[in-house]
Amino acid sequence: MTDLSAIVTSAFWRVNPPDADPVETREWLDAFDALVETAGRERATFLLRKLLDHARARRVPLPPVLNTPYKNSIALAEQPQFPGNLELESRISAMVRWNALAMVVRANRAYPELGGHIASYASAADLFEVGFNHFFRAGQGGDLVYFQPHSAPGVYARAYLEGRLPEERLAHYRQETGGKGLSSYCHPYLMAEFWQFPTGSMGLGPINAIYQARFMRYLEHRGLLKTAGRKVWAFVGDGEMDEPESLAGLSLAARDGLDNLIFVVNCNLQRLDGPVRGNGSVVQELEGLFAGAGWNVLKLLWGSDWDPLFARDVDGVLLKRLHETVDGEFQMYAATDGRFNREHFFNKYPELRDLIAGMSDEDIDRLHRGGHDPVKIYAAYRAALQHEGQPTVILAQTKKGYGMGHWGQGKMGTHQQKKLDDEALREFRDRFAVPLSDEDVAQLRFLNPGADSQELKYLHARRQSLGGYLPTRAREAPQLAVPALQAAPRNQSTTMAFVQLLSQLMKDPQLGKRVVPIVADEARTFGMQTLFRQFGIYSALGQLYEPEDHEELLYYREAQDGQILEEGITEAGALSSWLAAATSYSAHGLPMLPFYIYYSMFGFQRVGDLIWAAADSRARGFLVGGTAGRTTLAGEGLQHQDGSSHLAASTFPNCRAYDPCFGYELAAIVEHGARRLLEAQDDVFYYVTVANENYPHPAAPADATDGILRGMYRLREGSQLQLLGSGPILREVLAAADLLANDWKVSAGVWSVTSFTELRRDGMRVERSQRYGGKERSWVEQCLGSTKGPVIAASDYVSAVADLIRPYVPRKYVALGTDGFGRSDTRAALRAFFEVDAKSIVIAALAALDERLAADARRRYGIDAVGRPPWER
Ligand SMILES: Cc1ncc(C[n+]2csc(CCOP(=O)(O)OP(=O)(O)O)c2C)c(N)n1
Repeated sequence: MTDLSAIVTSAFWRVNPPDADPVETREWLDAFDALVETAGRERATFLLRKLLDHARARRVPLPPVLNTPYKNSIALAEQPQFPGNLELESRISAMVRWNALAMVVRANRAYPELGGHIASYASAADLFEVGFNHFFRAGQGGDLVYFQPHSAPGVYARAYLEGRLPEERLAHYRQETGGKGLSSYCHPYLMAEFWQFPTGSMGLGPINAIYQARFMRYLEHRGLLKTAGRKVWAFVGDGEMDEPESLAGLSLAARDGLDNLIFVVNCNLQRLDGPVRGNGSVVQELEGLFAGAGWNVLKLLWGSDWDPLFARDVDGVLLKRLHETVDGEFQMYAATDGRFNREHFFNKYPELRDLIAGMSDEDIDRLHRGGHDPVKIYAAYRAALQHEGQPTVILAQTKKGYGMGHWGQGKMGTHQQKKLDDEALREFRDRFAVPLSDEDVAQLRFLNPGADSQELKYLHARRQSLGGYLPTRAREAPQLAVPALQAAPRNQSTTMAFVQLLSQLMKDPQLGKRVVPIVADEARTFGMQTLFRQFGIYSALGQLYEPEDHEELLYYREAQDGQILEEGITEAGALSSWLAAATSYSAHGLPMLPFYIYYSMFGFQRVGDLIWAAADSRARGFLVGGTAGRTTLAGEGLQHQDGSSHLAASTFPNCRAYDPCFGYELAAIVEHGARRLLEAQDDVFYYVTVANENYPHPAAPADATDGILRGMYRLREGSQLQLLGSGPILREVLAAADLLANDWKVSAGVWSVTSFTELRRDGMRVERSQRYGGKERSWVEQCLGSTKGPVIAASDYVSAVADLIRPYVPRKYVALGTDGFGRSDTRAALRAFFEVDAKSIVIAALAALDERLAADARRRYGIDAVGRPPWER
């Protein structure tokens, strides 16, 4: 034993000392039992609490109260009868295991570059199968299951047996482009009638599952949908639990008492590179974490064959040995055989050696971990299902690469194993008694016993009793009508205009209730506190206190049927809520209209991966980037000033991004956007930036709507130059056109660009169609083709945003933007600094038109290009 393990062991013994006086211990325990019998559990809790306080005062080292021993939480005596046919279920499970493995190996024999995983599903198979056979209820009124992504092959393999995926698709695992393949992971975008939840990016599944469970409560509390009895199951890797997102929602789940949520952490003790906690215990660590957050923790560590060992372990030597074993050693025991386990684990103490007297090496080899024993899994799932008042986590101990023998089980590199030779395949077949010949094995035949087989009859009967098959994703939902929206022409910010539009939607008799405003502790920043009182802030508990501002008209009102989701400072949480609402049409058959409004700087760059998950999920809703623009936010400075979100947004294929300047533009975008989501049911989502600069908003010009939605329309005619502006910088462009007319007698046309990204999308589409003989012209070309003079564009984003349309501008094109780091200063100073103010635009325009005029203008305005450009400063 090394010194370090001595330290670990002695730390263990400090709080788990040996029993120095068993008779005295018995007396204490008897007295305690008598107390529970006569005075009841409550009194026992009281006395324990008193004792603990007293022990603390006497400085007695206390055991970590959040940890329980390294054994199953459910005692043998409490274990329910297993209701299924174990023999048949094990045969089905063997077939699924084989088909999953064959699918991956086949693909990689044909194309070694394809990749895929065997070991993750091998560890998770029993956890999934018990769920499929006994727990997961299907349909829009059923359960929602978030699968561990690298176990996708097992889910396909089962769907194949269920007759839901033809063999041809299994044969095209990871070969999707021809239209008959299967996605690597759970991707609703690519398999829109199969996968519901994208979990491929570690950590997003867990946080999304939590907010999904919470959103179901929200729907229930608001009287929109009955969700009682439905469960959200999240299968999570133990390595995956290291992602900050995996942990981010744990306390919310407990705070809201989400007993509709069950996490199953597949504790195979390994991640990709090696052990999750080689030098410690991931199970114990996670137990403390979840229990500390307020969850009900169920440990599912050992299979039934360990029960007699624990029963005989009166001195606790087995438990002691388990506690001193770190995960790196458990992995070694998984990778080795019964003989090694006997010598190194059991033979360490004479009492332990006695405990296994009579067991052969083969018996020891067969000792199951809890996550591989359907009886124990069933017991844990049922307990989780019945638990009330808290979310439950099941920490299921498994072996990574279970059944892959010395080729993969417990091996350090097993995560990435995707090929097995014939000998390994034959051993796998034998291990699980898969009824295939050597020849079948060599050919990697998929196994299907036929609809009349006992196995498939059983499998279908189980699924029928649970309401059908899953995963299945619904694409359609009832349509909802969207009212016409009006933006008042007044002096205000686009943020305020947005809040007014939001209120109009929320007051609509039909649609109103379906609107979900979401904020991450920035409602006041966006002037949304006006909505607090009228619509209420959702809280599972209502409001247990009198708010400090209760005498004010617009006080802080929390309510169980509150409509606003105020998530606190968690953009990841708020985005997850948005995602749940934006996919409610599919998960619950109940279309909602979510608006998540946030500091735009903390969107695409902060939680961009969650936005990808939303795109993958075919989310339908609005993301509203508030306080947007690198110069419009003014004083906040570098880390708050967003100059890039539109560039990021342009890379999301189903995101429609807009940067409006005027209220009527915003109204058109929101109204028509909502129609696309709720009436046409297009799988797109909107990103709209709004800003907090006050200025006058004109009435809508006639016939502008089409151009607003396409991305640009003309505000002013001009014969010598064309100026393009977006967002608040459009006003600088308008001022520049005035300067050009008044100071330089130059006639400039002005165009409002509501979306460079939509213009680019249109341009790309047209350019491609031209390559294939089409005759269309891009909208940019249609707008500018008949005008004259160079084209100058400016926005409050990096110049690459305006540059997106360069290929489609028919003449000389100058793209101005706010490249570089942000600064704290006034808007005027910032715009001058970044050279997107009216005068800089005039200089850029004149430089493109007539260099002599530009030189005059530089002199007249006192602007000289001194020093390095702003993006280098
Ligand atoms: C955000 C993210 N980072 C990295 C990966 C690559 N990756 C895929 S699986 C994996 C290891 C997973 O280990 P664990 O969660 O323990 O699951 P297991 O396969 O062992 O059951 C890694 C690092 C990923 N998919 N997502």
